[in-house]
Amino acid sequence: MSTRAAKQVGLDAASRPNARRVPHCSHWGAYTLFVDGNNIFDVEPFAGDPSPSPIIGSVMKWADPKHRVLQPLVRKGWLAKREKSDGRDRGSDSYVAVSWDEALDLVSGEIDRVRSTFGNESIFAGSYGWTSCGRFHHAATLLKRMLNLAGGYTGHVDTYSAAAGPVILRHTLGSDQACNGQLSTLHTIAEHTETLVVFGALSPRTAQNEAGGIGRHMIPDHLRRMKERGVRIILISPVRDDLPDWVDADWWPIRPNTDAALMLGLAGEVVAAGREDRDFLSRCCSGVDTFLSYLTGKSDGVVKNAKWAQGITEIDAERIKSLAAILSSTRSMITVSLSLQRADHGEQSFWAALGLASVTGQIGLPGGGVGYGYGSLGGVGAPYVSSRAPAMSQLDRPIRSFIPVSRITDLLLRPGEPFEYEGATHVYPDTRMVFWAGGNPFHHQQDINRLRQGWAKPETIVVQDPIWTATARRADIVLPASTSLERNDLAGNRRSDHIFAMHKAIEPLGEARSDYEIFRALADRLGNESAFSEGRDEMEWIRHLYDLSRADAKSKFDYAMPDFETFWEKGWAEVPTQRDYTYLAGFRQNPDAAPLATESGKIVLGSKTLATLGYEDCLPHPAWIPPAEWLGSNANAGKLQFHLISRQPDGKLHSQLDFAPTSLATKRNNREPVQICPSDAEHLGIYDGQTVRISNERGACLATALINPAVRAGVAVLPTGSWYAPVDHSAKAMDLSGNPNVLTLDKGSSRFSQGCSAHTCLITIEPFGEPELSPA
Ligand SMILES: Nc1nc2c(c(=O)[nH]1)N[C@H]1C(S)=C(S)[C@@H](COP(=O)(O)OP(=O)(O)OC[C@H]3O[C@@H](n4cnc5c(=O)[nH]c(N)nc54)[C@H](O)[C@@H]3O)O[C@H]1N2
Ligand SMILES: Nc1nc2c(c(=O)[nH]1)N[C@H]1C(S)=C(S)[C@@H](COP(=O)(O)OP(=O)(O)OC[C@H]3O[C@@H](n4cnc5c(=O)[nH]c(N)nc54)[C@H](O)[C@@H]3O)O[C@H]1N2
Ligand SMILES: [Mo]
Repeated sequence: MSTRAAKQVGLDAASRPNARRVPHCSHWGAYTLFVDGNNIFDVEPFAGDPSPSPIIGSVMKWADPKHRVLQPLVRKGWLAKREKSDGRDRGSDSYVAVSWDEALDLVSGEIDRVRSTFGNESIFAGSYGWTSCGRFHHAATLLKRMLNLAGGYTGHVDTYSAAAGPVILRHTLGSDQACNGQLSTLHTIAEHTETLVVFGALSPRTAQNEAGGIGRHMIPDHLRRMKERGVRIILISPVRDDLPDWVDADWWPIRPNTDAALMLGLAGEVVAAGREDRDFLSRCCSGVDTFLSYLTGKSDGVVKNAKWAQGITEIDAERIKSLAAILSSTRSMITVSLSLQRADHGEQSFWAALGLASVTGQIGLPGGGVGYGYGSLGGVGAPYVSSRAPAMSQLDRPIRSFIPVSRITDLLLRPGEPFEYEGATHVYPDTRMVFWAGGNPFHHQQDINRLRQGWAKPETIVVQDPIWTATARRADIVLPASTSLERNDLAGNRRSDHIFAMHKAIEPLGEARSDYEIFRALADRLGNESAFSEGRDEMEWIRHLYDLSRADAKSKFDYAMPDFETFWEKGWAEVPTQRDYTYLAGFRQNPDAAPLATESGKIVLGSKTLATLGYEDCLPHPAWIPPAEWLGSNANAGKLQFHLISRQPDGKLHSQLDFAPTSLATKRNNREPVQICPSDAEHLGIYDGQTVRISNERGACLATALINPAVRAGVAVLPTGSWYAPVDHSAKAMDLSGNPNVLTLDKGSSRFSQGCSAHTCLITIEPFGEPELSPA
């Protein structure tokens, strides 16, 4: 439903005298639900939101029992043989309904058995996932709180969103705040920037969402202001729709995964023309000689100039040269989407952008420099929020065992083997139990067929989710959580200028229980109830978390937030923000007085740490290192391969509500569309709307062809999020829904950061001639 339609129907609420208005929030924005009895019949966007997300029109489908887990379930084979059951049956076995008491006894019994037999590190509870935006019933946090009181678990570091990026920025900028949203505000960019170079996207599509909710969707307003000011905007992306077309950006259709080469070619041209800002480089950067020697070719014999970059990126050398001239002569800002670092050697685009912005000397000037993740999430570049956001505590971790988040399959397949992370060597523990709450690894993990091999290994897998997801269907014990609609909560985030009340709208479906109730009951069985709950029930906790944020705003900023009753009644409260913030302005003015937390106190362009480590896949300076799969590789010669961009879906968040109207509206023939350009389609003999088979050595899926001139030749765009639906139980069974993760590469971005490499993937496409197969 469009938000306009929602508004109109919302007015109809007057004709339903018993209707209640219920304030609520999701990652894609805040809204009011219209509820009659136990039935949600409409939704209206938060009045303060200038560009609400249409996805709010899908939330009432959470109450559709067809997709819900309605009672605790145990896999038949596991119930019979417990830890000795055959894990390969996960996904094909049937389920037996049990009572809550039985299910909770089984789960707490397993936690106890595994910790006492193998040690707590044999319980994997990294449990990555976006769950609900409610910060109290936050499933993964409550799971970790419960397990920390029970001796601990193996967790994860970094996120799927960002790993290679923050790891390299921690070493080169001294903090990952520049890709966590605490960077120059979009307001300052809209007011001061003259040349904006967008690597990746600056798109209302991804900016719909923010972890923990968002009050105001501001990207369209900022883009309008830039257009009004006549900012020159260059979009560097394989897909033209990564900026709205009314922005009139100059589109440079780059070969995927080659951005670092373009950035280095630009920097090389600035240096060759003698236009580098020597004052900024000497005052604010370290390792400059190392970086410049690489650019000039002194260190490796290859000059990094426009011509060199053209050979890799297929962007015209003259265009590169002219942009290099403008970057240093106008106020220029380089933005880099998170997508660029979800790739093999993903550190390099982030670090090379920092190198380029340093060479042009723009860092720390209003509207100048470099920023990461603008538009990737709705709150990045929003007025900088500095007070405490509401959040539950995981409590202290008794054991430190961890994996880099996307190494989950390696963890399961390679117990006892070493892995590297940020320069140190660690060992994968021997996982006997997996507990996942609020995430969907059969959505998010690359190379699902490889994950299936790993998933067969543990003795026991518990999944806690409201929805009968691909992951729940592969668990031994399934605990039905309620959705946020069925309980009270509050939303908020460091990047959001509001805290929202999330009132309960309807009664829980079936036997579903809230995440807090479930974990409190498990903590009770493990003897830790009072430490887990601190004696508070749901509403007492929500009030407590709100009061902590309110007290923080008062003591740090003398900012008066309303008392809890007023907030809860009204549905929202604003928090203190700073609209005009330029990242590193103080550092630029006086680098010695405000040193960065790096090896030199300055921006690192040549790293001693990385020189000592001597990694071939993460050199001591920003570099072009060809990714494992890309269109320019020799291995690709002679084959018609496509680079797969598995980007975020427009009509939903990840796999959530895949069955609801805004998601279904993006599908064709009941499956995900794959976008290719007209010349590629013609070459392959594929027509618009045709069913195609996409494959590589890792797997295959069906999708519906969507022919679109906004896509670069040689590139295929297949969004994530459709529910994995293998045609049978065989090892590399074809997926019928159009899920890109049966194709993607499961490789750490480098030995240094071990991030996810989802955007590094080659595939082939062919018309699918067999009779229609349906994913449903
Ligand atoms: N190929 C490819 N893969 C990718 C990416 C990519 O770009 N390309 N992007 C990656 C990125 S950036 C991310 S962040 C991940 C996202 O991966 P996930 O965060 O795992 O994806 P979601 O679908 O949001 O999963 C959230 C789960 O929580 C459940 N849930 C919702 N509310 C509740 C609740 O109240 N309680 C409980 N217990 N559960 C709840 C939902 O039903 C859903 O199953 O995907 C990654 N995967
Ligand atoms: N609607 C919606 N919004 C979301 C999400 C969602 O699931 N749905 N997920 C949220 C989450 S968890 C995250 S982390 C963010 C992710 O935010 P992003 O990482 O920014 O999102 P993506 O859609 O993966 O990629 C953005 C664009 O980058 C371009 N791109 C991909 N590879 C390359 C490359 O090698 N070079 C260049 N120049 N461009 C490239 C693609 O054309 C793509 O459209 O999105 C968030 N927003
Ligand atoms: Mo993400």
